[in-house]
Amino acid sequence: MSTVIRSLPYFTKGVVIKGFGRGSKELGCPTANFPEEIVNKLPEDLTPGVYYGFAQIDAGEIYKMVMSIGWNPFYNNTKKSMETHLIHKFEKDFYGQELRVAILGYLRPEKNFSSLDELVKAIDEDIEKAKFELDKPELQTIKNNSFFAR
Ligand code: ADP
Ligand code: RBF
Ligand code: MG
Repeated sequence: MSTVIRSLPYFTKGVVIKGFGRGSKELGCPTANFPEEIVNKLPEDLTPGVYYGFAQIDAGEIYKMVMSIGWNPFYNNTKKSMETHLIHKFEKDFYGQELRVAILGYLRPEKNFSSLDELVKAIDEDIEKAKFELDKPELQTIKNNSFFAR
């Protein structure tokens, strides 16, 4: 069974803000956080969970990404967040820069885990699945969409 989300593909952009400062980076998985206004305008049916798609910083290259939407049950957040991990090794941080994302598919619901290790393992699996999905020929034309900056 796969979940059908009518609002996909969903395109949005915003400035990268400081997140919870929990050191996602130290876990090998930095996540660029969107401001509240962007999170608040998400369509209802983009339920909390893990998504994949393409992302771009300013007018840079378009990379594969995974995104976590929700309250991070593992951390018991009280504020809903939208965190994007771009599947690329960057030399520098890009706080304050514009992040464009095309959210294309849904991977799984948000989960709680009994250890940080399990969370990290789940994220690694998400990244592998996302890479596989995002190589599919039918998704490549999205990168030419006028939504992305040139
Ligand atoms: P924060 O709690 O402030 O979000 P993180 O540890 O999640 O801190 O790090 C996120 C920051 O790391 C991003 O805002 C961005 O500037 C930088 N960064 C570097 N590489 C990446 C990447 N591959 N994906 C997402 N963010 C990255
Ligand atoms: N947090 C959760 O509490 N449960 C999850 O299932 C979960 N899945 C995630 C999947 C991906 C691909 C990413 C990038 C993050 C996920 N997170 C999840 C959010 C995670 O808790 C957050 O990025 C932390 O700040 C990591 O330290
Ligand atoms: Mg973050």
